[in-house]
Amino acid sequence: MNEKTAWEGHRVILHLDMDAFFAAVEQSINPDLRGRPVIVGGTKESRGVVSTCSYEARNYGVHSAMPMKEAARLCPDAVYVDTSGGKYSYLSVQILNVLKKYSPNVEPVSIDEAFLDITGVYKRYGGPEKLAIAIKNDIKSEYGLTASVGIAPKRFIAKMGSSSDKPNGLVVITPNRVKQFLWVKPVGHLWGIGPKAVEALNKAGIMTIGDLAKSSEAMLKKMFGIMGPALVKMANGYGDDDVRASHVEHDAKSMGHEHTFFKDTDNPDEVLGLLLYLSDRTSRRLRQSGNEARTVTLKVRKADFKLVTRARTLSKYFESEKVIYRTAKELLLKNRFLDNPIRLIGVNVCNLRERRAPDDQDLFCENTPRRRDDRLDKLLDGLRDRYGEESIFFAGSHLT
Ligand code: TTP
Ligand code: MG
Repeated sequence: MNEKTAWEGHRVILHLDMDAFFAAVEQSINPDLRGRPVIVGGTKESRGVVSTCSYEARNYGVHSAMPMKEAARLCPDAVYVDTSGGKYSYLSVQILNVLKKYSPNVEPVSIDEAFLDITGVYKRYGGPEKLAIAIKNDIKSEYGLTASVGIAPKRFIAKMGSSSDKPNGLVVITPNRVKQFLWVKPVGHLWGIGPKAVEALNKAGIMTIGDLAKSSEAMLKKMFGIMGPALVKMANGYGDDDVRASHVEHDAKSMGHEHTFFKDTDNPDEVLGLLLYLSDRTSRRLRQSGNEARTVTLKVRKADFKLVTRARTLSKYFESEKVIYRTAKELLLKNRFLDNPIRLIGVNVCNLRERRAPDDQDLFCENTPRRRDDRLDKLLDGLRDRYGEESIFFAGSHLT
């Protein structure tokens, strides 16, 4: 079967996962760290665990979630660095922006991974593989980072593909190769099967995903309840192929920013800090576009993926981050969104018009709040134009 017909009647799902993400970011910022074992998570003596480590450190047996003390024993000469959330989240957003250039259907799933539905766009690039190479090259040349990619007709198979040839991998599993790809793998490689399930399956003589595919659904139901038959179906290549894109409006009618939390959270500090950051970015875009807005929309994706939006239209036009933040915060609290963990929040402004001069009476008073805000905004915009978007933040604002 040739490339042209290989995907007919199927969705083409791409999963991208950055390699040794936090450690790779440290290595890209500091050339002295390149080629060396780098362990992220704290000092050698700290009581915490390893967040991640470079592939050089993995050669010594170090891995994520290992106690720092053990890592220090295995690899005493590694470079130890503390985690620094802002940097990683910033790059995470940049990488998502690269992905959005290739497909409008991008679903971030964690700080360093995302799904893309490339069904409608891959032909433009000469095929899914060429599209993936273009993405990988963009990320490498822009940020000095490598990513691993899996492409398959189903989400879970694409994810298995991206992790099956790390680092810097590219694994394309066409629909006619799905069984070949899955069936030779140990049953524990299937999404959702943990060590205890592996033990039970192995006891029943089911060692590979292929064994599971040929097992009776009734028997699996006895072992695992309703999950059992679902596992057999997965082993046969059935699964979800729906990418839940999180859209940000880029047209002139609205603008905004959103971000997915590293871990679902209901921590007010974390959520409000991010909200301030997003308000600030939105305000900056609004000012760059020469517009002012009257409506603020808060978007919240809950842990169960349910998307809720709430909007408020104000009596006066605004462009300052303070108004955006204050309104979004009120919507967040009024609707009790912090009662449950949140997966993603976004801030959007609409009802735009070209920015006008301040009210007449303001012109005569240098120190009205609006004039003061204007001067501060100009100063901040100037700094950002010169030194980049992330050069300055409001205290308390952050990405997680
Ligand atoms: P992962 O994608 O799981 O790991 P990774 O990118 O470091 O390495 P790999 O090449 O195997 O994908 O996680 C992404 C980042 O999330 C990781 O760089 C650090 C952070 N993280 C933690 O802080 N603690 C953890 O236990 C894990 C698994 C990840
Ligand atoms: Mg990763």
